[in-house]
Amino acid sequence: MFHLAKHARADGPTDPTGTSAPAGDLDEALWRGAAAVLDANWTGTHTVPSRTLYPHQWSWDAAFISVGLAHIAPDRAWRDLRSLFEAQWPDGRVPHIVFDPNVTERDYFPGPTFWGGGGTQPYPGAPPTGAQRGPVRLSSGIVQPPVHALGAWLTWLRRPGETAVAELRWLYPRLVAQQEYLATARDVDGAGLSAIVHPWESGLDNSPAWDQALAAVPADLAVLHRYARRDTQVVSSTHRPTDEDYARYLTIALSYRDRGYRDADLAGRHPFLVECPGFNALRGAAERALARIAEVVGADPAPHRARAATITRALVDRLFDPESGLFHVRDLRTGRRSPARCVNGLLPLVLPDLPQAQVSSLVAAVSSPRFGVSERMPVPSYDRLAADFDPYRYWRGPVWFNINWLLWRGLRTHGHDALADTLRTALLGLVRDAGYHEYFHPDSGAGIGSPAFSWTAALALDLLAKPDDLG
Ligand code: 2M8
Repeated sequence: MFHLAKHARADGPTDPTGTSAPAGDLDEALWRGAAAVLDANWTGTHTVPSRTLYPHQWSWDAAFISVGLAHIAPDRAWRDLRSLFEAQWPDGRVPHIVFDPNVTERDYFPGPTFWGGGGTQPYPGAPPTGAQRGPVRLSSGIVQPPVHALGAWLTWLRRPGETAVAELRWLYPRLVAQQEYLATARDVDGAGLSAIVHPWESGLDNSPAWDQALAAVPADLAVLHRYARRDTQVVSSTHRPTDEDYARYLTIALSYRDRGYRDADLAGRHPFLVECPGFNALRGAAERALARIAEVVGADPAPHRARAATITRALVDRLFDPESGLFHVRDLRTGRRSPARCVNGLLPLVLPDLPQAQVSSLVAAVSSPRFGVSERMPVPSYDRLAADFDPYRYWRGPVWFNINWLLWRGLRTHGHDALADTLRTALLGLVRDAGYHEYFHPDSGAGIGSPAFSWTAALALDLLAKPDDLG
């Protein structure tokens, strides 16, 4: 998880296809500001999440970024997605980071040396470098939530046409392979949900959702002598995971890496195996997007719809807690659901076939004192009433734009338009006052983490455009 890069490249072109705000929109300045962030973070082949903190390409960031680029530079949206999927592994997994060979190892930890175990091949068993076509792009070996089919579908929807169809044709089999990997290798319990093997795979890296499962992983501080943290050199340690948790993160990553990133027999040996409601809800949303994409590229949408329905059922059966009214993560090593009320427990709202009982329950939670939305403030990442709610620490309280954008879509999907509008007002108010930050203080709204953060800018564009067709 970390960062340093100070480098910046000046080769980010501004696409002429449309950096002006939709006609009649009062937020021309906000629109132009968001477009400028995406221009500045464009490297020529992909968009980095942040020039200062995240100098490579991240998986689910690329998907959210495509949603915004679709409005202003669809060619870059397609290029971004291609860049990521060009690094897809033969087993279908899409790595959570694709490393830029022009960025030095010093600029981010854990970088390619850590994930590659010192090797120079993009994945275990890859053919020797010389046999590769094009430059070798090393990657991490874990994944992130599969938001890419949705990103591709929305990009097509905003700018349909021949180019978009050709891009969808290229992407479709790759997106299917990504889903297939998650549905097979990662369905550890055989119950229809994918397990994540590291908290970082959830995208909600330091969420209290993982605390119970992490407590069983030894916090071997010696690992921090072998691998020095960089995050706390550049960001206040009060915003970052504790040393104990960081040691656990590295231990889990090393355990997976040192067994060649194999998924066979995970249950018997891997120290962290959890079903996450956010990750699986997004997998379900991906199947729905794939059904729509299949119709465009001439494939059969039916299997995607069937799989989406299976995922929704499994989510309700396995992860919904009627007492809390939320979805909770399940630790597959113990079979227990975590009691923590975290924002990933609200994300099944994105599923159009979520039963009414769960929809009502989640909508009540979105409006409750625990997560309560107001015109001033979106949903925080964790239960405000929890004793360990922390307004600064990464994913343990602050407001994140991508999660709230998903909730905004979920509320609209289920016809809660007034609440969705309140959430939109709050989100746009945050960036108007604080800029396009990585995350925000859940009381004051102050920007925290990286400024000029790509997914915040990209998703603000989508909120500003407020498309009628959700896709
Ligand atoms: C954060 O995660 C990275 C590790 O992947 C880090 O902390 O260094 C998370 O917020 C994650 O969700 C996000 O994709 C990434 C890049 O924005 O940063």
